[in-house]
Amino acid sequence: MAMLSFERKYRVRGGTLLGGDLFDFWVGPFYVGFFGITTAFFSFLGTALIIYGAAIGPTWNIWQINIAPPDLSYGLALAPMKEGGLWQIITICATGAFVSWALREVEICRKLGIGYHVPFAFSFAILAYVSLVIVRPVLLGAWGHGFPYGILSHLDWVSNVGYQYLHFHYNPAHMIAITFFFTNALALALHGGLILSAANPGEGERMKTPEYEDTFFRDTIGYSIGTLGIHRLGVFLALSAVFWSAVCIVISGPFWSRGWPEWWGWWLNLPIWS
Ligand code: UQ2
Repeated sequence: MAMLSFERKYRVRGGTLLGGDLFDFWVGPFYVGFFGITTAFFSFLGTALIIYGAAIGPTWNIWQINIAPPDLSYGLALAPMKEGGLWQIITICATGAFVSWALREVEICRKLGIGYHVPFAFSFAILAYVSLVIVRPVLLGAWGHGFPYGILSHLDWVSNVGYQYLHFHYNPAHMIAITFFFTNALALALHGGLILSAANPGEGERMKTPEYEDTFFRDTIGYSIGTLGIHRLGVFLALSAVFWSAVCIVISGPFWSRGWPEWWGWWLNLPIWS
């Protein structure tokens, strides 16, 4: 399908942040823009470097391919290509591609005259990645603290870093993040279930209105958050989960270097117990 009937109306010129009219065009259904070009550039270069890294590595086993950051001894310096330099350039490409994608979303929002909620939310995902491979390594003084690019190797990294703090689940920010993830799943299950229940009233019945949805929750728990409210809550819960995830790893090392169970000493040491 070349163009949906309504797309002619919404595919307007302008709203670009950079490049003016130069890249202001579509390829098939995709908007290009200056940041579409940079997204493609960083994505292809980064992917090519990952494939090159795999090629000079010991295995093509998809699970075992690993592109590791430099040794800690390199600190925050540039490392030789085969000693982690590849990881450093891939990290630049990934960050460049993610930020380009977010800015392309911004340009599309501007064209459509809608809010920036989607790129704003996506920026939290970028923040989480940047926290792991840039912010925390810089605070700790070595790129070697970044996580390795590989399916099993990044799992090993998470496990090892977790055990470094004895029991990561005692990290209070980690607790908050998990609570938001679970609450997010609860909210989406309630919302998805409620919408489908109203949209599928049964053979020959009319689809039900939001008043039915409100009434279901008024009847069951005495409160309905409303049709706009549930989406505000959803974005809040999802972004909070990502935000506290970033906090929990950034504070591990830079601001707390002992075991996380020990952090709770402040509670045991409260004067009211003595
Ligand atoms: C709601 C509502 C929706 C919904 C949902 C609710 C009509 C279609 C799911 C119910 C949600 C509530 C009461 C909030 C629950 C709180 C947490 C923290 C999970 O009222 O309005 O719109 O989809």
